[in-house]
This record gives sequence, C-alpha cells and structure tokens, in this order.
Amino acid sequence: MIDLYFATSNPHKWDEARAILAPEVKLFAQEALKMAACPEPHATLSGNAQTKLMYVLAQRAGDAFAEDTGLFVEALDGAPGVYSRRYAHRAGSALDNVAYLLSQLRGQKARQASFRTAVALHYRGQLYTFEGVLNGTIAEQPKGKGGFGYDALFIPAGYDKSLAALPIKVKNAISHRQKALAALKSFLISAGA
Ligand code: ITT
Repeated sequence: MIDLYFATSNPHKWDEARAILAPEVKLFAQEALKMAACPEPHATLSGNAQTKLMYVLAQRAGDAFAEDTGLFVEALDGAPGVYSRRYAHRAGSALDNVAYLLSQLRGQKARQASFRTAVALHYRGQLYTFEGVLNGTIAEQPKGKGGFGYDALFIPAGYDKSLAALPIKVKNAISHRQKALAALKSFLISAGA
C-alpha cells in the first residue's frame, strides 16, 4: 500500500482519484490548504499542475501530487483550455461555464474536443509529470446528472452518452484523469514504493 497526498479543492476530483488509484495507492485526507486560492498562471496544464504542487510543498513536506485539467474545443482554437475553471467569468460556476460554452458553439457543426489532465508528482525529492487525454465531442445540450464541470456536455468517442449520463465506473475507466493517474500508479509500483 502506498500513501500519497492529493492536493485539490475539488471534491469530485478527489472521489475520482481515490477510486482510480485504489487499492494500491491510498490518498490522504484533505487538509485545509485552500487550493482554490492557488493561482493558475501558466499557458500549459503541466505548468499549472507544477505551480499547484509547489504551493502545497511550501505548506507541507512529503510525497504529494496535484493536477490541472482542461477542456480543449477544436472549433474554439483550444478554448476554454487552461481557463476551464474561469471560462464564463472569473467567479463563474460550472453551470455558467457550460452555458457560455454552448453559446460559443451555437450553429457550429464541428464539435470535436478533448479533456486533458496533467499530474505533477513530488516523490522522494524528485518531480514527475503524467498526462492523460480523452477525445470526444460537445453535445448540443447538457445531459445526465452524474459527474461535474463540463461532463454533461462531453460525449466520449465511441459512446452515445455524455460523461454525466454514463455510470461513474465508466468515466473512471476511460477518462483523461484515469489515464494520467494510471501512469502515476504504474510509476509508483515500478519504483517499488
Ligand atoms: P483544483 O483545486 O484541483 O485546482 P479545480 O476545480 O480548480 O480544482 P482545474 O483547474 O483542474 O480544477 O479544473 C478546471 C475546471 O475544469 C474545473 O473547475 C471543472 O469545472 C472542469 N473539470 C476538471 N476536470 C473535469 C472533469 O473530469 N470533467 C468535467 N469537468 C472537469
């Protein structure tokens, strides 16, 4: 069993990561590190993931990881991308972001998109990064009650339902987060953690 600290302000990410990494990796309980106050200043997900990790390491020592995720829509030149959290406006809710994305795509037939996750890991004094991608399309309307963020709009390639309408077990078997965290898990296992 490997114990690892996951720094996030997002309880949905936390639940997904815990399910994906079990049973080999056990996540620590969250502490009040106020991750939502951490800036995301970079133009890349991996840069932002590393900034989040450094923010954590300044407050607590030890092995830990953080991640940054974005939705990249081809017809919008990759927007919202690294700005996915604050797409509609700075303090926008997930519902605001979903509505704004739909307004930006009104009348657009080409709706290809990808979810991308970058994970930054601090392990035994070294920094490592892992990435995962899930390709799909943006639906015309939100559908489904599961998931979070943009899930109700995202239909993974090879499926006919949104991530929010698919069982969470399916999301956790195919997602951007699953791919990045599967790479992290393999790394830790092969490092003999
Ligand atoms: P952190 O504390 O981990 O930074 P966050 O919610 O701010 O949490 P991100 O900046 O990585 O996380 O994510 C930007 C937004 O993208 C996030 O607020 C969600 O609305 C959305 N998002 C992230 N992962 C998603 C997923 O798996 N499915 C749908 N939307 C997602």
